[in-house]
Amino acid sequence: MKNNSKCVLLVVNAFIVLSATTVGVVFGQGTTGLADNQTISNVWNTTKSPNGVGKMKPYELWYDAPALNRGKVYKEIMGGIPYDKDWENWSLPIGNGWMGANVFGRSDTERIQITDNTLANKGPWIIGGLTSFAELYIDINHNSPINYKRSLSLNDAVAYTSYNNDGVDYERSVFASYPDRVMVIKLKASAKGKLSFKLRPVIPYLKSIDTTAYNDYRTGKVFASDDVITLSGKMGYFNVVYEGQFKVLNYGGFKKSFNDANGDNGIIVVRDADSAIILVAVGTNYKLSSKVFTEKDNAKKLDGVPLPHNMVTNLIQSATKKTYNQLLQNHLQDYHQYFDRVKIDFGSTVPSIPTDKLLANYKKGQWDAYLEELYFQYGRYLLISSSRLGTLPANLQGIWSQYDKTPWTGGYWHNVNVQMNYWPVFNTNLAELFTSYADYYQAYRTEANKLATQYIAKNNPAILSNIPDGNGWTIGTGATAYAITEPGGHSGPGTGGFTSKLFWEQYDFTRDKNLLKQIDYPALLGMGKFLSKVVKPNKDGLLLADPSASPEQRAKGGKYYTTVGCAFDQEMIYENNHDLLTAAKIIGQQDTTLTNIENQLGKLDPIQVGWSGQIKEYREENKYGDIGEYRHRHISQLVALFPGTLINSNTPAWMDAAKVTLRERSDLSTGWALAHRINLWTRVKEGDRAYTLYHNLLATRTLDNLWDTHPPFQIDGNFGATAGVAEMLLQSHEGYIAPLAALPSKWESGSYSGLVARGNFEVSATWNKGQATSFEVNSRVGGECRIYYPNISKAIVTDVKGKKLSFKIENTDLISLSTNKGDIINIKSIPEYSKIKSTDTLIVTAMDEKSVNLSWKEVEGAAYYRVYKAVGNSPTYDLVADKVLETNYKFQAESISGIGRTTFRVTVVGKNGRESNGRLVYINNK
Ligand code: FUC
Repeated sequence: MKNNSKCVLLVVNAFIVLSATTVGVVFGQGTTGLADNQTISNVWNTTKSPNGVGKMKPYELWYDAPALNRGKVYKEIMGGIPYDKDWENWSLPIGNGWMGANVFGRSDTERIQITDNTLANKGPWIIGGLTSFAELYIDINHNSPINYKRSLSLNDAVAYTSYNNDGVDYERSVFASYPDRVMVIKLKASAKGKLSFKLRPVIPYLKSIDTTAYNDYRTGKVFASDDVITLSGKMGYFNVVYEGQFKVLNYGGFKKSFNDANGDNGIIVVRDADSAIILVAVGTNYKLSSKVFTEKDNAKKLDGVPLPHNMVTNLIQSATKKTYNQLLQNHLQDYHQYFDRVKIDFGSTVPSIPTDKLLANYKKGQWDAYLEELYFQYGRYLLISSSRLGTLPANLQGIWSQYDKTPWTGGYWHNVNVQMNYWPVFNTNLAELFTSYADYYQAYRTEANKLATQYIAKNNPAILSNIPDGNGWTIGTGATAYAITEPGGHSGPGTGGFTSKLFWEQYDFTRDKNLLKQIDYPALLGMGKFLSKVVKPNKDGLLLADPSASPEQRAKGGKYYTTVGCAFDQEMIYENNHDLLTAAKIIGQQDTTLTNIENQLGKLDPIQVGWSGQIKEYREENKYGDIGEYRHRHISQLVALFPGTLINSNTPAWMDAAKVTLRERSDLSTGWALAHRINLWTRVKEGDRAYTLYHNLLATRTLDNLWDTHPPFQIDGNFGATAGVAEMLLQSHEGYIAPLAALPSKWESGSYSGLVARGNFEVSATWNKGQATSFEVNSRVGGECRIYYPNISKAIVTDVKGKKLSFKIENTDLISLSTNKGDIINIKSIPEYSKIKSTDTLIVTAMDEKSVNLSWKEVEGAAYYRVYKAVGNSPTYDLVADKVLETNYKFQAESISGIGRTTFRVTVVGKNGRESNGRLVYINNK
């Protein structure tokens, strides 16, 4: 391009001069070389799966109209906390773990709202909260766009806007690069010199004085100089200093920067360019460290941390040295290494209608498999965009907030929400992204130790330890980048075990012994020490958490219900301590602390079955719903089913009881609550019911940009549902790999590749009419590989070259092989099997003191029936009668009233020897 000074002078004269402090004219520079013939979408050809299963489809959210931006902040929900409906529903999120941005794709004034995960003020609650960093406005003044499209490509993590205005085609693309830590915005016109705009970053929610005691002000200035606008200031509550720089590079035309008389409200005007690039870097003086959590004086938490100016300047300078294509390639390479690992295909075709219409049709009952795939991949996209090595973990809104005070502080809520954010991290092949939570934990650990000591001193002083780390660590529900809290109130100490589960999973999925020794084991051990002290013996010699609370559940009177030994706490204590003992064995640890924890395990009595046949939430509950809110969103009595594993296929009576609880709690709830239920239904192997919940989440709690809504927007539901889809397709928590463990009949034929099973096996599968046709297992670290699928022992098992592999048959449906790192196992020709239907009715009739009669409806194709019973809290059934040919059975006992609460279960055995699910009836003796 030429620097035509004549032309420049002419146009400069045409500018409206904003102030006397107008700064110099900068010509378009060629440092960031934009190749005009290159559109981003054709830079990267989607790859084929490493395992050969399918190609990555184009996954795109797209719309034929700009995001609405009515500028109105609604106060409809959350007791007056601002709620920007348009931002939540229409804008498209991008992010690199440090910075999030919401792109509106507008042609009049583009709005790109920016969030930095570390910028916080005084939150709506006591511990401070996330707040919006900046609004970037680009005044373009195209008021009659045609052929409009805006989209978010999940394949490339790039947001696009394109339209035609006055005969000129305009294109815009935005991406947030992790490797270069900048946001890159490209604007382009199809005709020379037709791109003009005004760049106008704004600091939101400025407040120079705070009249409360909190010092909750936000000051700042926006100053333009040459081709850079610097937005900087300070927030009083935590003394956070923030800075953002916006650098404009124009190709053709010219630009000029302006400030107002106070050297503020800086803008850059670009005129008559062909194209332009805007580079954005943001930062604060936040540094994740123990001090952030241990320092009680909010104003001092960041003392001594370098101010962000140098870092932000360096980021902009080094990005400027790269060409646009280098920046783009860096971004794509980085992003693709994660995103491309998993492919799924439920037989969908790429729709020709915009995403909002697709969703609207879906809500009206028009099923669409693409939307269901898209939502799954979106969850993976959102996690890659909000949780990276060196960044804070994904918070309640991921990394996206347009608010002054983000709902629920935009924090890390530990009674379900933050854990749910990380439920998909291992099984959808994104294990490295957990590092951000692990780093956060390492940083808060010192404070968490103090809180544990404080908690035990208050609640169980008799066994308080005086040695350092003797009481382990703990964490309560509320936590942010700046503070954590201790458990108590509406959520019991089990919140800690809920959290440490993630560390066990990190090891179990990766089998990385270094991680185990350095991070996971210390986390489990510290939690074990704490949890071993939150219990007290009761009169029967059981060890019960005291105090104890099932998250946010209220007694009938409306108050949070605090008790002793509720299921949530007992289960999470059990889960952590069981995982801890397994981990200790792996690394050869043995000491008195572990012995004590082992001795406690048998006294926790975590699972109780009630008169409705349900898993009880409280020990003092008889029938389901006796105490708490009947359809409460939390379903904490089932944490031992998911994410825990104590309730599993080897405890069939508990599995059945869990189903009762699930049914009673209902299939309708808030966003994340539905996501928890999806995972729970997969674990009881009811794929169709899990699917119903997934469907409900999409149909009732999904915004037009496919964000999950509680309401308001919360990202946990996106992540939880993504994990749930993975659990339908692959399970591995029962000691073996179980592909298609809860496959819904709706996804009749399909395939996936790249999901991960515990033991670090990467698994692919194809299926047809509900029947698996092939599996491929890639052993990433070696070790024993056990695979479960009906009739798998009769399948053909080969290596990649087609050479038959020998395997051990554990039973018809379970085989095992030993593998070396890098081995790939192919399985095909799995003989079909047909499921046997259970009986639809089962009636129990009292006969006399010594007998009851069970009768049921005949099932076609039944060879015979089996009758079982489970008494009290028994995890398993006893076989009462086998090979029953009739459709009734008289059960006899010494005294019926003396046998205790009993579940009777009748199953159907088909001619192929396969057994149906059970039908249940109960007798309750008080
Ligand atoms: C838990 C939930 C609420 C909400 C909040 C962020 O406290 O019970 O429903 O999701 O987290």
